[in-house]
Amino acid sequence: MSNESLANLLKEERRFAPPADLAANANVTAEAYEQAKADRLGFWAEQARRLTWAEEPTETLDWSNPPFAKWFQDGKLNVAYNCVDRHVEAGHGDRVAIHFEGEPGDSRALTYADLKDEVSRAANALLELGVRKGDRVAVYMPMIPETAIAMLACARIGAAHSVVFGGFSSDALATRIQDADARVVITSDGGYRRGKPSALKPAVDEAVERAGIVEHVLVVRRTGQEVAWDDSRDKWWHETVDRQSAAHTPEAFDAEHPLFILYTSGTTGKPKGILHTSGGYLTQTAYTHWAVFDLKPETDVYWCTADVGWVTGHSYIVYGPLANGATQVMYEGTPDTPHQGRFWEIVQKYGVTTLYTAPTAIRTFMKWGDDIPAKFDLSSLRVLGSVGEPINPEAWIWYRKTIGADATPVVDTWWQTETGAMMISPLPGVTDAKPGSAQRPLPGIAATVVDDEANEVPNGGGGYLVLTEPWPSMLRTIWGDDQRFIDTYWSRFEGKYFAGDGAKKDDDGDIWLLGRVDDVMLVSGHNISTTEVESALVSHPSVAEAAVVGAADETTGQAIVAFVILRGTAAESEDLVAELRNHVGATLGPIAKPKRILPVAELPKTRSGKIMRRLLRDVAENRQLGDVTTLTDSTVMDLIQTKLPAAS
Ligand code: 6R9
Repeated sequence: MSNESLANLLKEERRFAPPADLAANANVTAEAYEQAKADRLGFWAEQARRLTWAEEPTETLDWSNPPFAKWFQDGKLNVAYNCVDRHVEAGHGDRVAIHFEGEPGDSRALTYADLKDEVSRAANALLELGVRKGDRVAVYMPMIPETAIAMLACARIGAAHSVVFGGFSSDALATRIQDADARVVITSDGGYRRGKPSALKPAVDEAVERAGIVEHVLVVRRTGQEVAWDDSRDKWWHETVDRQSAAHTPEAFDAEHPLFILYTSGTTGKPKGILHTSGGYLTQTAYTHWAVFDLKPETDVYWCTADVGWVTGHSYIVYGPLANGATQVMYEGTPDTPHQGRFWEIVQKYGVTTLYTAPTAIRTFMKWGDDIPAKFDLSSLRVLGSVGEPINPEAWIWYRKTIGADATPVVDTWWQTETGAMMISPLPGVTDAKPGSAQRPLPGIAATVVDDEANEVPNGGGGYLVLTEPWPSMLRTIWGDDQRFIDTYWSRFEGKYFAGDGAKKDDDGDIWLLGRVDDVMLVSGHNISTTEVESALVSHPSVAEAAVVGAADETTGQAIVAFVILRGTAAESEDLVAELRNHVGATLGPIAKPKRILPVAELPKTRSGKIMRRLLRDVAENRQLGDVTTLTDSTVMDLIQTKLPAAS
């Protein structure tokens, strides 16, 4: 970014106070901010006591060798014991841990007692396959309970899992197996997606062949489809796990023992293996899941729609909710199979109280129309969450109104694979919510916005989001590459963690996330955020989704090019395009008017729903497309390219 700070363009004046009854009974009150501010480490030491430790930690943080943090380092615990056994010991064995809903409509409820048996059996099976404390296990699975069971079984025996998205190619899987030196892979024959079985095993066979180091592949039978079989290497889960003893005594590991590696793709270079450890990670995922969703484990039914292969699935399907003894829904498939009301049917069926999903899904539901959710009873919902991208104010309002009966708080949670858990978010019983803003660092978290010279910007200013103090669930390093960890996150601003996101502070000091700094546009010397222009477009009634990029331009340096998906009823025309340009100009000012607006049918997205703007930039600048391997659907780019008239 140049010296010109991000222009502060969007003004959003709407405010939503917490519902009185929720505020009156909320898990967290405003006092938590004060308490954590007065004694940050004391606050986290207290949160660590949510967990059951085999040996209580006496030291909260060792920051003597920054940026390498050690949290609760003389404490010992078993993460799986904390997520499973202790709830059974506390008398909650009959509580449902997971209501599984398969895409074809099959369902299965696992209580905490069931989960304890299954995780113990799987742990015994992994031991039989030779997996030991400190080893790595790759997991390449659909969204089924065995995925969570496999992860917890690894945690139970002290092996780190490396979950790879079931949608990634065999190449991506092979690279990740090699980088982590994983000798065992857990997978399934396939899973159900869009109404049919989608195979996983063939990609594993190829990846294992290429990686050349895998000794065993443990295969869950989910779809019953044909699979190629190598007798010396492949083992069925139902033959290997089911016959094991349900007794397994969990060993206590150091708080800093590795829990998992999760690869983030990044835009260039080889994927980074983000390393998370045990005690600090579980402390912060458990605390934030309890605080931000105001979790009442006896009565709430929580549902996070993320895939387990994304960090959101790790922290807010597996570790946070299970550490808290929550009851949750796990859904295997896509939101429009067999019909576009599937999510709302699930909310109604299980009486979901707390829904956590992504802006991309919310915008899709808006596009499908209000009449679809209107057919279902959504009155059980009491807190709605969003994660993954900035949520456009109009999508936020729609979510609250149409899904939340205009009463339910929406919590917009900012965090990253690297942060491990939520960092910036409203609290549903405390915060006067502002649509489109993640607002305030959570209690115990220190975040701010700085300019190019690392000076904190005043209220009303824009720049880069940084985290100024270590936090319990922070990444500990990039697997096998400490130097890259330092260079990527700790070198841009001395002593501060650089998140890579643009942000601004409003007049109250609340934080607004403005998109990745790599995507920021520089138009006639002004830095303009992609998020603000996209939000302005989405606030027009004809636009369902928008993605904007800066394309090289002779006169202005970069020109704004917008790709928009129109709402069902809107017809594509030159008049509409002109109207949209004027609408952006009127909302944000003339500088933000897109030079070109191209209506398209779809936008390129990753599996976790993030728009891949760099590919759109390639299109807008008439370049060969970069890496498309993490796209959900690579045919989308062909469609967009045929749409594009020759560059002007
Ligand atoms: C959890 C997750 C991290 C990046 C992050 C930012 C974007 C996530 C956001 C958000 C604005 C939010 N992001 N949540 N931007 N508001 N509430 O998404 O992790 O996949 O590693 O992505 O996602 O750009 O830097 P990850």
